Amino acid sequence: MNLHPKPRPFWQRVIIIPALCLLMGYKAFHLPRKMLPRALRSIVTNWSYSMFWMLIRSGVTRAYIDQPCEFKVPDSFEPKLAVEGEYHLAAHQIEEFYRNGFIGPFDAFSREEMADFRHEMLAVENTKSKTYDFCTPRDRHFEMPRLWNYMTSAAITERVAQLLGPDLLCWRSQLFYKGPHSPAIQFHQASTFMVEDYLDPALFPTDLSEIFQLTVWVAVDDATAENGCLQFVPGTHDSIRTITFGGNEGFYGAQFSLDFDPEASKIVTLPVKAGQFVIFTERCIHGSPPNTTDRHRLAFNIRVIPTNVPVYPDKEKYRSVYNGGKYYLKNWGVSVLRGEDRHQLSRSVDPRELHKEFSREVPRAA
Ligand SMILES: O=C(O)CCC(=O)C(=O)O
Ligand SMILES: [Fe+2]
Repeated sequence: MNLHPKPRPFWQRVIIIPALCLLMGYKAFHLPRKMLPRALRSIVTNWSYSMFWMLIRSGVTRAYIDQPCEFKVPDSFEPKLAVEGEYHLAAHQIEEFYRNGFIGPFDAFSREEMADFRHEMLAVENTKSKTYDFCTPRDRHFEMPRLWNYMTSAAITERVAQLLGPDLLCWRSQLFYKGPHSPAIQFHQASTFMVEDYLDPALFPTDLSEIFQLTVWVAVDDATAENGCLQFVPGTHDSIRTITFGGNEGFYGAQFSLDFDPEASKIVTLPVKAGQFVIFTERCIHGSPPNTTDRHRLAFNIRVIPTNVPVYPDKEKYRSVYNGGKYYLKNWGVSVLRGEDRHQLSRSVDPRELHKEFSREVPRAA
């Protein structure tokens, strides 16, 4: 089912509204879900009443961008793990993270390493992913040993562990190319990543109001205001906003604008040097302005969760309305970045095993 967030013609909206009312009633009366087609079953199960109601009362012009939730400030800003030495985060830094929704930049890699890695990234820019069998910048750590080594470096994992706890999983990574003169990545936010297909969340935390997912964003090139470094709206991880369909901006393939007032908000533009990284919750509104230079702005990110959060349980594939295509999950899994996976709640993959397997593959004749 195509739930692309886009303006719908009047006649479609006239059909969609009563259908939504029916589904909301179906949920309210706990009617049996088994007989529903898969997409409708997902909607009845995963959409909250406020998600239905927002669409209905706006005449299908506005929707929650993800499962709505409020954020609970924790009682203590003590690190979840004692780390001594250069990677230690002081309580005031952790408090700053909880107040703003992001923290950094921190040093991780040398400029020389990143200048060299740049070539490796550019070499795979338009190539097919071995994991998904189509061209996508997602989850290349399954086939790029060097990327996986960077992702598991202590400079990153020891800091994230102080915010999320000792046992950490990566459930996704992404390479960002941001080519010369390419457009902005508009302001967005995500909680359980239901925003991907509006049917099923990717993540199933027990408490939606906790910080259960973090993004680590690593600059491979110097990211500056000119080439489109990250921008954040501090404190906006407090709640999930709505989107209005349409508008001039685009988030990858989808057209919508996030309902917040950029004029009234204090937007922080955060330059990050090559080899440095920023940690943020995807719930904090963020984006990046256009690249106005003649060079790529390269970066990669890591999506991190603690081991008690299930990812894509019982799912064979998902569709991303943003990054296009169907992602079959048979080669995908969560991977241990640090510590141990004692919960074993999701399919899991050791990228080092895949690296061996992929390097053994016999190249097909042209
Ligand atoms: O690289 C960018 O410009 C955007 C990154 C982003 O949105 C993310 O890592 O979640
Ligand atoms: Fe993002």
